[in-house]
Amino acid sequence: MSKRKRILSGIQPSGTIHIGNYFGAVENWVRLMADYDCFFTIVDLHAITVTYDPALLPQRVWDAALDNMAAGLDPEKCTIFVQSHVPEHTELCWLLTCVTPLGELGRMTQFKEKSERERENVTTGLLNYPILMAADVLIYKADAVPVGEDQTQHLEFTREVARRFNGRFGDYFPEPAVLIGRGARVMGLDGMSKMSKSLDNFIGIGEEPEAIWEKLRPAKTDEARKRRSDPGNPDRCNIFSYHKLVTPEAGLREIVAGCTGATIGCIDCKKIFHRNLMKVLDPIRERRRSLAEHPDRVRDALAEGARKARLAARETLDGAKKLMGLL
Ligand code: AQP
Repeated sequence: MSKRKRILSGIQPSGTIHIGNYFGAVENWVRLMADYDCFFTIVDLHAITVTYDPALLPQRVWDAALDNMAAGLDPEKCTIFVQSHVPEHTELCWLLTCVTPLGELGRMTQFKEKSERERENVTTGLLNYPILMAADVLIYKADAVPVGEDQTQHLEFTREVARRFNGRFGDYFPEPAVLIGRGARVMGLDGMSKMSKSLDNFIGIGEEPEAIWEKLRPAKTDEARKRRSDPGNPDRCNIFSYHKLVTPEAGLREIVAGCTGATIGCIDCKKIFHRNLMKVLDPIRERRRSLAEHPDRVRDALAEGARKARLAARETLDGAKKLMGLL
């Protein structure tokens, strides 16, 4: 039997998982579990590269584990673990730091955006974030990494790090492919920037239906459509881009006809989206409730995940050290 290809992906414990994370990455992870040897990690060491509250971090890691498992990550079918429980990531990160030229790091879009927001606290950790991410991926010799579009630059950087290492010390790390999810770049409720935990423009997958409706009601639509009787343009409407994630083909055709023909108003369109979104989120919220009542299941999954991840990580790290001439 041929060996299954391996994937690695991660999510930050920086708040609830939002529908951008879900349709951009997590939904894809759940699908890929059937065909790949999957490693999924909650990247707490990435979360501390910006200002954060240490008192809140443990709960956030816990919430991320619950959210991901509720969304469908099954510890029987994948390895799910907390990044800091596998210290080999940071050790490989140091080795890779020593093959990475300084200049490339400052040019990363995420570094530029986050350092702009973090003005008072631009840490070396934030600058080195992509090297740690390269270590997260390369330590499992992952063949592919399923992410949203915002991470493609970091993935190209990871491939570059692998090339540099291989060029200097011998062919060792595969260059991982990028697997982009269905919602490659889900925009925030403001319609201006990508949906993001830190921008507070999101719909959380665990939020109650009423709370989601309260966020959707004022959300940005086609600005040119001032009155209900004005014909709208779905291609200019952020809510229509959300519909594409949850509404079946026939429903989409009805919305296009109703919007352009001004028979469906923006509020009606949002109500239909809300209804269809709840069909996806209701079972997730239900599973989350049930998992929260059995915390031992989540604790056991994370402990077993870290154990399995360490075995694989140790092997790669030992090989890399040997190639680098470390005794
Ligand atoms: N808006 C998005 N559309 C599609 N995919 C997205 N992802 C994130 N936002 C979107 C994908 O979700 C996965 C996990 O992301 P993350 O939590 O590691 O970090 P992030 O990309 O920085 O997400 P946020 O919400 O923007 O976090 P903050 O605000 O804390 O920095 C990744 O695969 C990502 O591509």
